[in-house]
Amino acid sequence: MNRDWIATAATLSSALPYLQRYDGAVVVIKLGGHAMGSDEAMEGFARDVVLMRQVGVNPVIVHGGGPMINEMLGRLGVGTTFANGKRVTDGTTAEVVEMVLGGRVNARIVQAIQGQGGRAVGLSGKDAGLVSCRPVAADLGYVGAPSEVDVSVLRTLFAADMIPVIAPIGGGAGGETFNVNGDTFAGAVAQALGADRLLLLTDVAGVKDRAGDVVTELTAEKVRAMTADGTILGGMIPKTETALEALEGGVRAVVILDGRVPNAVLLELFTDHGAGSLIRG
Ligand code: X2W
Repeated sequence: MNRDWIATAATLSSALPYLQRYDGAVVVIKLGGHAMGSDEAMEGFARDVVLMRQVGVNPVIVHGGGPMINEMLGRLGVGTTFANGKRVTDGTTAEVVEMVLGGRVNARIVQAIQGQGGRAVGLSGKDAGLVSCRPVAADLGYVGAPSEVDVSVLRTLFAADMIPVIAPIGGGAGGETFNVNGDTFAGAVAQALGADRLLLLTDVAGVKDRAGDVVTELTAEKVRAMTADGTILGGMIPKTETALEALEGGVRAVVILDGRVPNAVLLELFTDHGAGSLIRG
């Protein structure tokens, strides 16, 4: 018999305990703009998500798209600046953010999932009152912090066997549009769902120690210590902060992993190997 077939059957068999563990689980996946690669990579990601749904997991995709927003602002000749990792968002910028995230980026992911035989529904935090926001700080303009999350629309989609794909945009009390950091948004949705896992897909392998090696398992306490002594720094800080908040808010575990690795999500959920850095409370 062909060796590949034997290996495939063995792989499927070894996945059984994981398939049983995650049956009915809610897994929120943040797909960052930097983790969105070629059409081929997007196809692979979509295939993994559809497989998850097929085996009884309820996946929720929250996407970013920072690089795509930069590109469109550049084309339109609109300058942009960041303060503490958040894009300073005036009225024009908010319009462009909504156009890019709620439009092209969201549609590309929905289309990729449909292409693999899944049923995806694209929405933003403004749909069905999913994520309401208040301004983060006056000098950041329309940058929002989630203040209220109503996940009833997501439960409706789960029950209908559909996969929600959400752009990180929220509505304000006065009908404004708020630009929300994708990690923050995914953390808020995961908390409101009481998710089993929050996967933050990015373009680094995970949380690294002083020697530059990825730490595969961490506690919240260890993350705090590594932040205090400067081991965790730069762009990793907003991710670990999101992780700590999500754990405090009832999410069972958060994983920071490299979304560019083929089958990253399946590796994490359905194998002994795991992927990236798993953080527990
Ligand atoms: C982000 C939203 C997109 C995002 C922005 O405007 O770039 C804020 O900074 P990535 O690809 O995950 O970085 N919002 C407030 O988070 O995209």
